[in-house]
Amino acid sequence: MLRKVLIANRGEIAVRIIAACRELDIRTVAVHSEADRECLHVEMADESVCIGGPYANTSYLNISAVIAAAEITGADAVHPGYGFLAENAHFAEIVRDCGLTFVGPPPEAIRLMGNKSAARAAVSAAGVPILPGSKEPLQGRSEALRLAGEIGYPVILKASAGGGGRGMRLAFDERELRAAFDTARTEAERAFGDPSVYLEKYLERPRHIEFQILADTHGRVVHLGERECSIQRRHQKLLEEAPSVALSPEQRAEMGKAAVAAARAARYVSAGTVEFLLSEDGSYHFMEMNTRIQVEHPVTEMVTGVDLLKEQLRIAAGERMTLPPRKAVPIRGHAIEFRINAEDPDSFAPSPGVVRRLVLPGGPGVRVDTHLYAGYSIPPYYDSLIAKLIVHGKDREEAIVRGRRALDMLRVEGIQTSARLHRRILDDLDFIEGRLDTHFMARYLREG
Ligand code: MV4
Repeated sequence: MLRKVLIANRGEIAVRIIAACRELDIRTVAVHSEADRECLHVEMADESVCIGGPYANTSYLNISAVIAAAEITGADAVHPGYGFLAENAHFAEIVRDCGLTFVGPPPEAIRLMGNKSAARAAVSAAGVPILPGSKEPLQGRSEALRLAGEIGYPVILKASAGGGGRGMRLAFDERELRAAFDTARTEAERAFGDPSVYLEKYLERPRHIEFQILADTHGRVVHLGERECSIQRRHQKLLEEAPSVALSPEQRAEMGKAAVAAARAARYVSAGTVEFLLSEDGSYHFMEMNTRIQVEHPVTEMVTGVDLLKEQLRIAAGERMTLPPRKAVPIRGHAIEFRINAEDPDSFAPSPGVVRRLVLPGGPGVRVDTHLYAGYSIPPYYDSLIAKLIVHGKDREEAIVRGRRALDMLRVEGIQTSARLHRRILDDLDFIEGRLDTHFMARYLREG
């Protein structure tokens, strides 16, 4: 097993990784910026190292500083969490070349899935359905126009090096596509240093459904069901649930098989997520694969009883995953995660500051993943996620009722949070009826 893991991250996910390491008797090293001396992950880890200044590019994104901290403390592995260096193939390669274990997929899998156009081609070759569109990055505008003419409008241009909603351009007709093509390439070059774009048929109101997978070094790949992530605002997820009300057991099995095939196509190892767009007619298409542990992993843990972080650590150590062999992972009940952000509920602007008072809900079916404590000063330099409130019930109705009472019991004073917005969503008729798609929040905020 691993002896000592350095956590190249901060906040709630660093605390979550420390919890998993503790249960596996693995020592932990926290790294932190000058702004994070008082952050809970520093206190909870066995050791800590300050690796740079408040801005992430001088600390959490500084590869040399992270590697130096691992060498100084004698760590034998590095867990990147999510964000920061988690999907940086170059970093994973350096970790490996320094003789350390990267708690995540091989750099080759990160690189393949990081190129969204190459990922599309690779999973398609493995028989996974993809949307009609380009099989390679577009050579020029005339190719884009010809392809769009064949598959029909609307179409969407996406940056090959993009992902997660960054670098996308929509076109509803030929004139729009002419304009969008040049803009998309310029933006892609500026944002990612790579102007390549590819084209897909655009779906107007799909659901965002993603499958959790686990793959070990012994060749076993399994899926752990899906998460419904359609409730987002500007490509930031607000609330996620498992399972999705839109899937029958048969469709879950079929899409799960496709997710496993996608992972196998990338020779994937570790925990990962395969994203699909699900249309109203029940058809599904691969969108992208995330090669990290995700923010919303707890909903899958709640409905499967599997500790994904512990499995990820075991897999990184070369052990077999502990799930019973040759059996689909059963899904029990329903779970919903509310992302609690330190932000203004009207403008969504970050709301950093001191947490004057904190009361966390508990009781049956309630879990809180957080690094908050009363008196903590939330620094302005990082993501505004401060807590994840996760509820579990025997069915969706019970999970919703539990979500309402847990949100009502939550007290975070001194700063503004997104808790109220969640409480309102739980009273929304479309939400209660499970009528969800990727435009739910836009509609909800417009209609009040
Ligand atoms: C799409 C799409 C519809 N059709 N692609 C957004 C995040 C990134 N992973 C890709 N995304 C989408 N790609 C096709 N061909 C819809 C989304 C999408 C979305 C779009 C607009 C507003 C919110 C959205 C939320 C999830 C996905």
